[in-house]
Amino acid sequence: MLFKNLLVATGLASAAVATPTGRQASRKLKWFGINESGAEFGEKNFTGVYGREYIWYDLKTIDQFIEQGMNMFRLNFLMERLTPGNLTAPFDPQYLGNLTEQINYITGKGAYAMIQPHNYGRFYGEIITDVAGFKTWWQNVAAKFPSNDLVVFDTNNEYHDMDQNLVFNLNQAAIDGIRAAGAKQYITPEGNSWSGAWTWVSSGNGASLVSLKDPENKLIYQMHQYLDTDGSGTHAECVSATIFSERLQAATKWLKDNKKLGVIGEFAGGNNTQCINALKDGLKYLGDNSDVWTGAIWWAAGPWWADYMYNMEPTQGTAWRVVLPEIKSYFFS
Ligand SMILES: *[C@@H]1O[C@H](CO)[C@@H](O)[C@H](O)[C@H]1NC(C)=O
Ligand SMILES: *[C@@H]1O[C@H](CO)[C@@H](O)[C@H](O)[C@H]1NC(C)=O
Ligand SMILES: *[C@@H]1O[C@H](CO)[C@@H](O)[C@H](O)[C@H]1NC(C)=O
Ligand SMILES: *[C@@H]1O[C@H](CO)[C@@H](O)[C@H](O)[C@H]1NC(C)=O
Ligand SMILES: CC(=O)N[C@H]1CO[C@H](CO)[C@@H](O)[C@@H]1O
Repeated sequence: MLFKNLLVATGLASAAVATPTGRQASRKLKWFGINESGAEFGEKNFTGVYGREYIWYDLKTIDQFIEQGMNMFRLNFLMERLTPGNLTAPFDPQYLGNLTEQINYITGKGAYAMIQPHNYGRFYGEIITDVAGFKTWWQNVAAKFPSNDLVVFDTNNEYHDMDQNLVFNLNQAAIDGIRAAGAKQYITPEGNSWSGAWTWVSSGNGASLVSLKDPENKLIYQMHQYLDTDGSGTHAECVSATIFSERLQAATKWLKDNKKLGVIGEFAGGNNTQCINALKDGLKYLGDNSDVWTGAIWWAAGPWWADYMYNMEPTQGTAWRVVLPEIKSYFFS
């Protein structure tokens, strides 16, 4: 369960975009996106060496995804490389420089860039308990991007095996820090239990995180959903052709009952007919419920995935070749 995965509907959802076929179509969901992964690799090497332990994203591939209709890039990176030593330490200028370059490139093309510390609620392997330090960390980060509307803040990737109140407090501290920096963009809180959509209600995330407060009222709850037996995203096989929509039902009801918005921040399936049918069924379900679901973000792309089963990196990744052509139309009407 170490691994996880998009869709949202708001005012911009109907913006017309040119599809690869040249047809003008409107978005069913606010966001159609991709996880960019590599800057968080080498999690045991701090700070690690660029190009050896970790890598940033090939800007050319951003254009290739945008040509496919995508408008959301979830940028994986590690907190320990951005602020080496402690939560309130100064930024590493090179790592911040690379993150900023990616954000400016993506948002300069009119797409959203999600700032996503891939830290599982941990810092140097230890559960973060310094809530005030975490607030400062987020205040410092948000202060670098205070007014770019296309930046989205993801409080942390996949909290797990943590006290539920601590998960609540860290999310609230991130929101408070970001707003204290004067940044007014979307924030995506994540839950405990790897932020699974299928366990959002049963795990207690729903009952706890429903009380998060944002003065800007721009929270979009981020959940992840894989389609294999244990929901971990470690198998190429999917449980059934309807497993994706089934695993979204309880969370969808929670969003509707509580008048909240959600995004599937990670999802994937392997190169086989059952998974592709399950992906289509789940994406249709998200589109049919675009009053509460804002989008879906595929896991994953990045320069170093090679023959990884879910690799969507252009142009050799299995998911780029096989899955993307099958699913992309589900993001448009
Ligand atoms: C990266 O970390 C691993 C595990 O700690 C270690 O064995 C390896 O030598 C490190 N690599 C470098 C280049 O420091
Ligand atoms: C955090 O790191 C900075 C810079 O390395 C240092 O000045 C500061 O004392 C550290 N704070 C703590 C609490 O360790
Ligand atoms: C990205 O990081 C590398 C390695 O630290 C550095 O040489 C380069 O200048 C950084 N790029 C930017 C735009 O800051
Ligand atoms: C996808 O799976 C089919 C059927 O097993 C196989 O023939 C094809 O080579 C696979 N495609 C990729 C890009 O891996
Ligand atoms: C599903 C998946 O592959 N998740 C990955 C998430 O990112 C971490 C860190 O790079 C990987 O270890 C996981 O495999």
